[in-house]
Amino acid sequence: MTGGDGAGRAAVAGATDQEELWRRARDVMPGGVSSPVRAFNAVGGEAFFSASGRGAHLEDVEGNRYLDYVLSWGPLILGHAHPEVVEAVQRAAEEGVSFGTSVPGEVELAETVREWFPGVEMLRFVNSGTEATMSAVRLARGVTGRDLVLKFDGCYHGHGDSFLVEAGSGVATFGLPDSPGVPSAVSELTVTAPFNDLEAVRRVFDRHGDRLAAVILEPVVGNAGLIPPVDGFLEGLREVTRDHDALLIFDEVMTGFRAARGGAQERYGVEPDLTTMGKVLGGGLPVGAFGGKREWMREVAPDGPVYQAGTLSGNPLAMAAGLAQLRVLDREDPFDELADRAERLVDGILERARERGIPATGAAVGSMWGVHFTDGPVHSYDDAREADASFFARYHRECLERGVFLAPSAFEAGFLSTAHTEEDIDRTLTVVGEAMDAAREEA
Ligand code: HOZ
Repeated sequence: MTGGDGAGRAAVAGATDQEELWRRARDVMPGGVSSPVRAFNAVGGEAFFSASGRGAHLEDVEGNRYLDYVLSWGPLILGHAHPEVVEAVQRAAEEGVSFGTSVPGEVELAETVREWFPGVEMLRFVNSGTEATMSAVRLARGVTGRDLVLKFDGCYHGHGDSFLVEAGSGVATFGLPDSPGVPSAVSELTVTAPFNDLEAVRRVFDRHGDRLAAVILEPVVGNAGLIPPVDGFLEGLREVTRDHDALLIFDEVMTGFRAARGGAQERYGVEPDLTTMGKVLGGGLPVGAFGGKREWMREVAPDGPVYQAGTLSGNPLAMAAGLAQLRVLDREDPFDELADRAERLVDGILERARERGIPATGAAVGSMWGVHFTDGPVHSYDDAREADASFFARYHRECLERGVFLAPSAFEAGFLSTAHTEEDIDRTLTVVGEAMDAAREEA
């Protein structure tokens, strides 16, 4: 950990002792957290309470400073507290924090998304990626009159009942089976297949074709570490869903604005019927959306019968933050530079692993990146599970100790922001080499 200027301390009104905070937190919240992955259970070491963030850095309540590759789990593509985002939120707040009516920002943000995402003609704002995927699947079921949904092992689409089957992210991190509390009558409606296995998908369609409402996937998996699609996989899914009148749903909560400006659908040239998004879309505030072809979106209430609603959806502060972030992206067009930098980071990490004889494979897709500690290749969740989890845990702790914050799970992608400089990448690579040596010694 590196010492910071302590500026963040004031933000928590005297609560600067993390041990004491964890004690209080665990007494009043399950695991002491508001979302399981924050507890660092899979990697051990010290989870921390954040006090402030600036650019590529995060500072905890004790004044320790970290170079941040988690970036609030993806949303902060401009880094922490970008001045234009902060100013937009402040300005919006001065006019009122919520109205429960439509606001102009919704129209502008929706139009921007439509312009950037080839498959989106209309959309509905919600408050999270989970809401977006739940709503998209309801819509798919509503318009097809069918019940089954095909998802892929290791893909994570939030914590909706239908998705906690062979899920990635925290579910994979904690090694949980399908969650208790999900009625079997619901989980039985979810069919799974291995990612990147088109033959398996075809077999599912041969068997259940006339009962499948939709195929939902992360077009680039970010919740089992990073797993890009193999050539022809997305195209094959487009074909098979079209042949069987099922909807193809791209969950672009992570890949949106990251795999490319217009998401994975722009990058790979495959247009889904429905798209879900979140994270970058909200500039760090709680925003999600689902959208797609006009033909389907017209079925959403009040235009159509498929019901979906939300008191805080389209919130003016959230719309202002999202719009401000997208305006900066539009003006600065940083996508190629981010992609080059992410690639240099991954290449550098793999090189350091190679030099030390540590098995590793990895990839960067736009501003998302990931490394699996296995010889690879990693094309599926099963491949990802081959990676050395105990080495990752030690490596994570050693990186954190040296001031580099990676997602506290091997089943998460890394992210990059425009605030990460070439010097930050150099420093990270130095830390990574040291952390690998230390992690090996610790074994
Ligand atoms: N939504 C993120 C998916 N990897 C993880 C964040 C969380 O579960 O808190």
